[in-house]
Amino acid sequence: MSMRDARSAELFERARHVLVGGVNSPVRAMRAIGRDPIFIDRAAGAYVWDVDGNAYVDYLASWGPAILGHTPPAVVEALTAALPRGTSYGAPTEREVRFAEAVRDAVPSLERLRMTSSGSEAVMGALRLARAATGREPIVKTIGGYHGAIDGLLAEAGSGATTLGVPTSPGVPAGATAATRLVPYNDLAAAEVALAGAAAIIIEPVAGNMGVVPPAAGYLAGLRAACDRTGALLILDEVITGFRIARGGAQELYGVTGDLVCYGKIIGGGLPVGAFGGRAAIMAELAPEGPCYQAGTLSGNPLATAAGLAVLAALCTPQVYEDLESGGAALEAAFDDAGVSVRINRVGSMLTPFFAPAPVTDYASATASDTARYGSFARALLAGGVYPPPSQFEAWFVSSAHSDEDLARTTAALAQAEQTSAA
Ligand code: HOZ
Repeated sequence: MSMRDARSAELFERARHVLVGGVNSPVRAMRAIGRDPIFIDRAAGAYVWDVDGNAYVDYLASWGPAILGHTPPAVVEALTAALPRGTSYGAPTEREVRFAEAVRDAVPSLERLRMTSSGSEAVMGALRLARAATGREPIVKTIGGYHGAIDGLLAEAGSGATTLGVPTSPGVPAGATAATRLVPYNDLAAAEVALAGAAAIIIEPVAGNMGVVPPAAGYLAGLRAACDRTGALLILDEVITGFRIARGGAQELYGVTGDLVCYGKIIGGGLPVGAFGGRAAIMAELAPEGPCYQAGTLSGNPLATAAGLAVLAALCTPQVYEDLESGGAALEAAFDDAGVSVRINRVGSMLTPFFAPAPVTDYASATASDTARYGSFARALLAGGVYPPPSQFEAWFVSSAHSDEDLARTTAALAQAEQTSAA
């Protein structure tokens, strides 16, 4: 740590005595890029500021939620109005009904919804429901797919698990993954075989947790057809892609319909939220309509629904998605303009630069990337005032708050990082 990080270093020292590894989520420790964590003080628009007063153009975006940038005025106003009326009731509210209507209006396949407090919880609920609705146990997941820190799906999982080199975590009972079938991402033939007798396949329609990996042409449609043939459900994990790559998420962008779809991140406007939903007939298996139990004290929380509604309202105009697409394209172009030699996978405003020897289409090709090179590049970027995800296997996010000036600043930092970090 340098003088530039003196206060962060002090806080990290304190944190290590009271928080495991000094953090509350492993990748934040920044070990994967060979440095200690940066403690954040505040955020606004496209920027975060650390406790030492350094400003960064932010491409972490809180791992996805900050689609309008940080602290957008509409969210601040909504929270300020909601706060004095109570932070949690544990009882139904009008606002959660309006929230569910707003989500359903954007995503017609969601005939019924259940809210949760995180994307992980949404996935847990969707898996249980899929098993209850089909009477089958096996779940197919992709190698490198990440769906939260859930026992049954922490098998060959991407994101923090891959970043830390433990894609199948100790502590997960063998029984928890006994009914989990693994297939390579973008391998339709393997999925077709694995789906026989399965309750469901759960998939990130654009993989975002082995770095960004788009679906091959026909892959999602092929999965849909295979599910229809086998009676398995198609569970789309749109925790990252929902409301990001289109208002209707991957379902809208790729014209595929999931039986169940999971959300988190963006729909909570930066507060802890998740939701899953789908066809009314399937959702009717869930308690209290049906026997499949799922619950949560903070589900439908009044602050989270206030923030979420404000964000969903701002995402109603096609212009936002045009801006997000052009922002993503501009960030991609910035790498080229800066002369950084990387392979970029991009879908709209989410992208990953891979230091990989060949095109990245699945977990094997993603993990062939030179992570040490990513680490030195990311460290140099941070020193230059740009905040990338501190792992090769996460997505960079552009928000609607990133201006041309922010992108020009990013190009300069990328060029500088390329010079100082290249071997
Ligand atoms: N690894 C998770 C994102 N894909 C979240 C990490 C965090 O919030 O630290």
